[in-house]
Amino acid sequence: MQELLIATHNPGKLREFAAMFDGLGLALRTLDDLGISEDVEETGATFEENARLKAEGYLALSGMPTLADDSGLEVAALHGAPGVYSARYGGVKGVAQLQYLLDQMQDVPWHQRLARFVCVIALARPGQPTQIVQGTLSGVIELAPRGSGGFGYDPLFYVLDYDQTLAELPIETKNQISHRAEAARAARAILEQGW
Ligand code: ITT
Repeated sequence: MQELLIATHNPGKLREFAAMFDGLGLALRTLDDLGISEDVEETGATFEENARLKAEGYLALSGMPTLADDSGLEVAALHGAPGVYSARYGGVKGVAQLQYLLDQMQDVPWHQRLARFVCVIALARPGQPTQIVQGTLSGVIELAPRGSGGFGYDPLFYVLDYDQTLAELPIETKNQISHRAEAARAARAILEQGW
């Protein structure tokens, strides 16, 4: 069975990729499975640069075909922030990060709270050019968090078509409509072609 390293430390992402690559006949490996404790630094200025850095960096460390993604939230009223800094926005994590985002948007009215999630996936394997695909999901930043599903900014991300936040939607629904789902479908098509 072909192995694919999913190079993330984020268990939420790993769960989503495992669901989306179900039935492909791939043995998914994690950094923990391979005992890789080194971190590939995300020093790029764009999601694409970071996804490429991670996929190629962990390929070099593992010797195994590697998928890495870089993703994040872009808020129009904040000129695209937190963007590539989404994981460390405000220097805080978890619930405190949601509050930090709300504080930054305190005076922004509902109709100007447009945002999007972006996900760029890089697939790297020995001797081949790295493949890059991406996906996006549009929404609105809520006035207060709602829901307990998903991870990260999901409780603040309101999806108009469903009249719910991403954290209120069943994970199956999130996995159909998310930025990561759109990018993963494109990655899946590459994997199915025998990449
Ligand atoms: P790895 O680098 O180990 O994959 P990470 O969590 O640091 O894990 P990123 O660098 O891609 O991942 O940062 C993405 C951040 O953007 C993530 O920590 C969340 O805060 C946010 N984010 C990305 N996708 C999201 C989603 O589907 N729902 C909610 N927040 C998301």
